[in-house]
Amino acid sequence: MRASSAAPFRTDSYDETGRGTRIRLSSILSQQDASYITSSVGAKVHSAERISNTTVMTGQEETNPPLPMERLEFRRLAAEEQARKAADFFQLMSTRRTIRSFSPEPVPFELIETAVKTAANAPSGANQQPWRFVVVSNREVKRQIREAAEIEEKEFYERRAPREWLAALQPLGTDWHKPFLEIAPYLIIIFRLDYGWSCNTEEPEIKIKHYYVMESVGIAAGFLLASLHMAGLATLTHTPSPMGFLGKILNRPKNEKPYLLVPVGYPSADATVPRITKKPLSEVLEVVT
Ligand code: IYR
Repeated sequence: MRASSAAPFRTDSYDETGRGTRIRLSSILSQQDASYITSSVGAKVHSAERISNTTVMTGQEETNPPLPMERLEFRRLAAEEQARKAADFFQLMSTRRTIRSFSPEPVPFELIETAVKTAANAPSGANQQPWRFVVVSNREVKRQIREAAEIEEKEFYERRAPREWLAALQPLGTDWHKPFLEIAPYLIIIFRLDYGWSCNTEEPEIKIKHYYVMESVGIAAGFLLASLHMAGLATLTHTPSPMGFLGKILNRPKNEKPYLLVPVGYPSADATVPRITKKPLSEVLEVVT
């Protein structure tokens, strides 16, 4: 089922069988996001909003029953194994580099899917999982994203960016040209959801405010990057500024705001990276005993 007949590409929700799933109301509500209207319903106070002909109740005053508790599955590692695994992970992650020059060589979709699954396992405020990952391989959509990003970036580099910001970027040698947005086989666009909708099938749907969204999505992004690196893929953490065009091109509903754009692929044969160093541990670690 298509999320919008206006979309020139498929925007199905995704399930693990790869089939599209039912469209959530949030997709249909799309660009209209009326502000909360307060109303009283019985003893409980709800907020309600009317969008098209659907009344949406907000659930801020709802009480939620406690979850059933289950035994933690925890395997205690031997001390040597702890140290070895931590060191191995450090070794692996210390070789991750942001690259800006990709090969068009295709990447197995399974690796992308596993990375998103890993990211979606990140902890989040009240387990609200306030994220959406949109994976783009469609050439035309990538072209549109590049075009829109370059318009914003040209403006940024030529007018909007304060002098100090440009000075901070100068050593990296970045500019407004973003060919990687078309060349990388996949673009993963992470959206943050400042609010969502209850999954109840009974109407009306309940608007749910999310907590610690920035922190939660940042952690998920870290999981995603770690998984992709572990899978032998290269990534770029790209934040064209502003990023509003991503929601429009990808036809995302109003509650999804672009957070990070991650091109994924193999580095081009001639890829170079700036020789950077990380701060020594003594500068980033304080120990209070
Ligand atoms: N978004 C611009 C500028 C930029 C900003 C930061 I902070 C970087 O670490 C790198 C680039 C761009 O992508 O070129």
